[in-house]
Amino acid sequence: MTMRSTLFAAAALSVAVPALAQDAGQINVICSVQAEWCNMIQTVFAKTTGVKVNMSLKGSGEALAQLIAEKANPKTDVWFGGTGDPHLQAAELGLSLEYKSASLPQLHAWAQQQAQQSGYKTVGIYSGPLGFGYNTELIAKKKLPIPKSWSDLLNPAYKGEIQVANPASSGTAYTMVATLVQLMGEDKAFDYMKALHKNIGQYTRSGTGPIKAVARGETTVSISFVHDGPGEAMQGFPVATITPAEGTGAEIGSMSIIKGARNLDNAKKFYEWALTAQAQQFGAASRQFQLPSNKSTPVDPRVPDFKKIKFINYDYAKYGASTERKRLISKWEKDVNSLPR
Ligand code: S7P
Repeated sequence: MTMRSTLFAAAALSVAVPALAQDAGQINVICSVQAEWCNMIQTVFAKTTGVKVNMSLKGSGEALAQLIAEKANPKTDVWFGGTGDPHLQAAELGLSLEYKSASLPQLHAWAQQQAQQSGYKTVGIYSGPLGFGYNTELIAKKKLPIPKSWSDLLNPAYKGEIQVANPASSGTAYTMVATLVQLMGEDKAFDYMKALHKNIGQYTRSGTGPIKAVARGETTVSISFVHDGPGEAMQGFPVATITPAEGTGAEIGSMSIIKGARNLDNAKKFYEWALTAQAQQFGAASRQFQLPSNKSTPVDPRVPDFKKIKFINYDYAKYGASTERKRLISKWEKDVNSLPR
């Protein structure tokens, strides 16, 4: 799909807001999904409401760092997307504003639970499972097995072949750390990550970097959200995804209004719009295949089938808590990332 046809499709979907209002002010949004989705909502929301959207693209970990840095003088109105744990941390740190949308009952239980757990300072807008991506051509050429489980990733044959992001900068990678701790227990999970470290070719800054590297043949395997695989395959790259046999975690991609937002009325307008089934179709329209939180949003067939995946019972409250998140990340830096490879 070209950018022009994508925007045409997007405009056709935008029925939930009044048409072409003029000069209705502006809004500053940090957007933590991939660029095409951010661009689409920026264009459609501005066209249909007249509100200018100043959009800045940042991964979840970086977005949280920016919000902490600007706490005394917030420049952001809404944080759209990104893994849920740092949104919960932002809520706990008093960076986001309590806001209870009347649309909450239209959302899946997991999205409503995210709102309740944060004291209504954030809300779930999508969900997606953590798993592995692999380059189908490279894996065959190098005669490597397809990894089917967390334990498979420790096979010495994968030395230097795996990429994952650094949990200090990436919400995706933190989801991996928290998932492994819940799946194996903390001591075993850290032993596992120390062993995995030997097979890691590179820790990237952003969580989507590894699947893009897989797609482009720069690495063979990635630890990634599996909903980011089909978009790469649709661009013609030889990418497939799989979820680990032992079980895995899922993110609750979230959205928060920032405390002290300078454009609060527009922030609420954007927030309400982003929870509608119409606006949530822009994810799949921009080749991003998370499960949307509004129960009425049509689900694209490329969205991972949650019923076929073995999930752990991820404790979002515990692993989104500031002290736990900081503790696990610094333990990973000290015990894992400092080791030679
Ligand atoms: O498809 C985009 C996605 O995978 O990226 C988001 C997030 O920004 C990843 O951030 P990190 O760089 O901090 O890992 C996910 O929420 C989303 O599903």
